[in-house]
Amino acid sequence: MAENRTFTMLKPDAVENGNIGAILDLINASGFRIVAMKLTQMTRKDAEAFYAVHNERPFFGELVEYMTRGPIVAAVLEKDNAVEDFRTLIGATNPAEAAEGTIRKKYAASIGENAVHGSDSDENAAIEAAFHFSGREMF
Ligand code: FUP
Repeated sequence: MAENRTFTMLKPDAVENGNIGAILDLINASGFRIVAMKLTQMTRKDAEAFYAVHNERPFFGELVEYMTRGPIVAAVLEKDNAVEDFRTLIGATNPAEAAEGTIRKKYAASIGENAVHGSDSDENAAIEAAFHFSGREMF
């Protein structure tokens, strides 16, 4: 995948709270182009695999429960410096520490339910995009 792309999920709380449109507006207004997108629901197996890096952490069980409890919006976004700029747009993992104007500051309730995911490296962006989309689904 091109290095100017990142992967995001609008997580189950964002979908439940009716925030898909508002978050996509912020993403568009910040200069990202949507190159793939779908409403989908992760299975337990999907979430355990996606978050395997955290499988020894105390919050892993709750994270899997949360990420599988309802639909998510998965998307691939394109922009110069996409990974870093999207991490800036979403804000800190803990919304209490997120900067004003960031997506997590506006729409996340807690560190455990933080509304949105953003890849943390170009390498992980490619792996995460391929987890959810085939090459034919990315434009
Ligand atoms: P981020 O890269 O900002 O999404 O954060 P991490 O990869 O560190 O964490 C992934 C997810 O694990 C978070 F979105 C929520 C969950 N998590 C917790 O529930 N508690 C923590 O202390 C850290 C992460």
